Amino acid sequence: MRLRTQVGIIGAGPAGLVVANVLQQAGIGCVVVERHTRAYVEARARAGVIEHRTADFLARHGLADRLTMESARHGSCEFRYQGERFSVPYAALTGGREHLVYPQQFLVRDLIESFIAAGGTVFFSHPVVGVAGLDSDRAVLRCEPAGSEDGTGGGEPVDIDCEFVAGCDGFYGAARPSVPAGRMRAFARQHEFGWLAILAEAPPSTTEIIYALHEEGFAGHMLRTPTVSRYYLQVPVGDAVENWPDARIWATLRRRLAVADWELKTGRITETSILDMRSFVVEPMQYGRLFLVGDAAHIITPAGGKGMNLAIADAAELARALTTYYAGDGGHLLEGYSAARLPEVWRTQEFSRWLLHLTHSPSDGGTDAAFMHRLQLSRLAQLRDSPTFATTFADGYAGAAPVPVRV
Ligand code: RFL
Repeated sequence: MRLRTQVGIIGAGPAGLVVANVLQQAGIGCVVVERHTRAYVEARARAGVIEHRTADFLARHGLADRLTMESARHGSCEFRYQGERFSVPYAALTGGREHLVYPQQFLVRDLIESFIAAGGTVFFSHPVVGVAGLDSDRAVLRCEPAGSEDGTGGGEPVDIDCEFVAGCDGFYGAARPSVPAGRMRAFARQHEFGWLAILAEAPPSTTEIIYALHEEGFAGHMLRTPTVSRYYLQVPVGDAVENWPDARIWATLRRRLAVADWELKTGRITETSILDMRSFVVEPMQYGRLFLVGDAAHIITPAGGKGMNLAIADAAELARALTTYYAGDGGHLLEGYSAARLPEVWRTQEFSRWLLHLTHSPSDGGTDAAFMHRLQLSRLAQLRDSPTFATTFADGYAGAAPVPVRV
């Protein structure tokens, strides 16, 4: 099958689905192609923290009805170390910029529903295997049907002939590798810690996200829903989930999160994985007819809950640039897409790394480690005691830069 449209969108994650919904609302033709089944992407648990500006943007486009109704609002987070605890009221410090806690897979489900209900087309189980024509008049996405996890895949190959390609297919997608060598520069850093990510059917043991600094390593208690919680443990690079039976996970969380008069509620662990703690950015985020959006252009560690928010901010800017292009602006915003996004991408990378190094034990364990640990304690004390320091943290944590307004 061969289809013609204005914008071909690779990937039905938060980035691709936001581009799709906003373009659809502006009357611009677009088609989404996704490697996995609908059931798979609607169940893939990842992020859960939605920044105030992201929620505002989605609400302005009528995409936040369920999010607004069903999410929990949070305006402060807690730090723990050596049995002490203190909170940073980041919403109060930033004039009310709260987070909404809402699992990423719920948002993906809502965005798919609204796009399809308004007549949009998504080819699920159709990985893009080739991207051609990026420096010619039109681009073509070659999509092959995939054998799928739940047997609902299949169908015929689809070629999508389009004017622009939104590469929203994550770090391992097909969009970025289709750019000729030497046209983009990659900046990457592999962090010296690993993370064990844990999802459990356990009610939260806290009303605020907790970041705990312990000499053994970091522990985080994140919020998802009233019955599901996410936790993170710092582990050595190269560690494996097999080394972490449930009893060891709960005992380690209990030890690293310990403060007086507090108890960790446990439950059935449903998922454990070792995260690759990598940071990555490509510059520029565009080539010819291709625009990279979200994780396809940059990966950020989960510290600070920034990846999905950054992906949606990219999507908002690309949708704005495409909308003004089709309204006849001559393509100025499209040309400037990468330049418009990179300052925030780097600012967010910097914040995320700062938070990572504030809360993680140095991995070498030598005398240097003891020195670095003292510096961390000094930083934590400043965060607790200095309103100026806390306000700077709050600005980065709550998400500073405004999302472009609707055109
Ligand atoms: P996604 O969500 O990876 O979506 C890309 C989509 O493209 C599809 N795809 C293809 N489709 C067609 N053809 C191909 N060749 C394709 N190759 C790939 C994929 O199947 C997928 O559906 O990227 P997007 O849209 O850029 O969104 C980025 C976010 O998903 C990511 O940054 C966040 O999940 C990061 N993150 C967090 N971000 C936050 O803002 N707040 C958080 O609290 C938060 N917690 C997290 C996180 C990421 C985590 N992991 C798994 C790394 C917690 C974790 C554990």
